[in-house]
Amino acid sequence: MRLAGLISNTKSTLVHTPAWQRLVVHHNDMQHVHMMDLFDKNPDRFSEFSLQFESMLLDYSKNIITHDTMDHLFYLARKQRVKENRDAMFRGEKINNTEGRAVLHTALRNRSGHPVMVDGKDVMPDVLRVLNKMQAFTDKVRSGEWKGYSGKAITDVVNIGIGGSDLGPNMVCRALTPYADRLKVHFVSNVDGTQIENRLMHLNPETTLFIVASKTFTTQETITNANTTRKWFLAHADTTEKDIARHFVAISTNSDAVRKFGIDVANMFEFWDWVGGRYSLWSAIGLSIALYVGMDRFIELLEGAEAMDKHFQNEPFDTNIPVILAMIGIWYGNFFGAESSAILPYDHHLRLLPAYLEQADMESNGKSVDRDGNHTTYSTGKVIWGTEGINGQHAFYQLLHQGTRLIPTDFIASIRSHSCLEEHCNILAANFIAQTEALMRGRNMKETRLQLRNAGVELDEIEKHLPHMTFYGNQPSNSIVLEQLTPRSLGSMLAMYEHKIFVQGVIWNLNSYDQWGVELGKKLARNILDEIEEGRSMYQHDSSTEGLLHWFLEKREN
Ligand code: G6Q
Repeated sequence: MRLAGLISNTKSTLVHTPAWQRLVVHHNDMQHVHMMDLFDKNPDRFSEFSLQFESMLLDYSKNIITHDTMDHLFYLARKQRVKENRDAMFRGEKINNTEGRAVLHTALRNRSGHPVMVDGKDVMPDVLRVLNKMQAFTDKVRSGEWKGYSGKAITDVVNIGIGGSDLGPNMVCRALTPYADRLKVHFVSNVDGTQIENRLMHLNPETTLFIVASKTFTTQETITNANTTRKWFLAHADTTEKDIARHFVAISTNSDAVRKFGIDVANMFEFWDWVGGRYSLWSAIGLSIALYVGMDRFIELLEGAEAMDKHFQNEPFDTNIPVILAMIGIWYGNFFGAESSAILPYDHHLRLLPAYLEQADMESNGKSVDRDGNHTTYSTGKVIWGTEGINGQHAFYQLLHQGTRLIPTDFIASIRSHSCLEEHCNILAANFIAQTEALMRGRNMKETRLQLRNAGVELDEIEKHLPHMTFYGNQPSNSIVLEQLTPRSLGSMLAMYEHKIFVQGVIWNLNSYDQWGVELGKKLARNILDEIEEGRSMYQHDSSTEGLLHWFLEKREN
């Protein structure tokens, strides 16, 4: 069946398809297999289950898989028409069926500029026009040619945005800090006034540029922060309304709202409804990145992503990194019952990657209704979480090593660190590699007993300690190793995750590009805000919500 641009193959009957059932049977054979036995049987396992993409290595050999597993998974991918759906996305078909939109973040990094049509119009001239505008603007600001109201050059940039208009550029800026040369870039997202107050306190209005980043330009948090900032700016004795033009720019799809806010549309960087918020860092939403590291680096980021786009489009499934990662994720989520998956970057510059991927993955595939409006009868998006290594080792890895749940992990590391402290780099690398080994290998009773005996522990003590010091292991991991974290390798890795999420959405027959689930809370918050402002309850609530509201109002009065 063909549905608004995406080829649907299921009506929530996915679990009854022969492809799915093959995996059910195969899982019966695999569920008690220990990875250590797979390695013992096959000395070539690392080379057979690893791939190189440019300078990036993916080692997926530490998974509970065999070649048969992968064949069954690829069969499912073929049956769910991953290829056909992928091509529909790249062609600009309206695969976001609930909003009637194309999904074309890939067009933003289409560096060859080949036409990409939406509603009979090639979108590429607009994409290139905005990139040129970004180039001209960033050059001016970075060179000091763009002056603030008092004639001084800009030293600080503040991106005011939330969700997709914050997480992506913030994460990339942190990741590319070693490439930053001139400007300081800050991010304000939360409506909690503490964040904006603390930020403004340290800024000089004469030398600060504010980017109001909002696709819709109606997001309450962003507009509230932007209004507060505007007031702060105008409260300085020597500023006037006309100075706003030198200190506020907007990134949006909504020029009317930008104009209403008081920002000259000449200072607006445009993007389009076919760019989803969480996929928008490649668009003008990346302006803060371009200001921070320069437009050339921003283009390298796009080029890295484009290289992964081509890999995803052209490689057969068995050498296609996003497809492999997606299908391994399906294997654990749908057949082993894994509830979550951890992202563990062993690179301080990637410390915001887990938060970014939480949104990218969970907002895309956290759905229980499929594209056709049927309730799914299978699990969909996993809980994505994590933190930077090594810190996590001293915090939650205990549960990975000895807890009761299967938690597949992605370890991400870079070989050549941007730090020149060699001793630190070596310790970090050793821990990354050792953790993947320990999670898989575990330690059986025999080894534990021997170790305790060698340490001189008394026999009866040994038996007491044995169960606590034994690890079953068999916790799967992927290792994604970059030669170095560069704009290009980062771009490729992020596009890899985007396509992984896409493939999983296709397998589950989801629309990965809407997010209706976040609407309800926003609507209810508007009602409750009315009540808080009025100081009384005005709408029907349950007793808990009513109780909380009254408690808040009473305590506030006190
Ligand atoms: C992303 C989501 C969401 C969005 C924010 C900000 O895919 O839609 O995170 O990016 O709510 O929206 P605006 O950019 O419209 O302010």
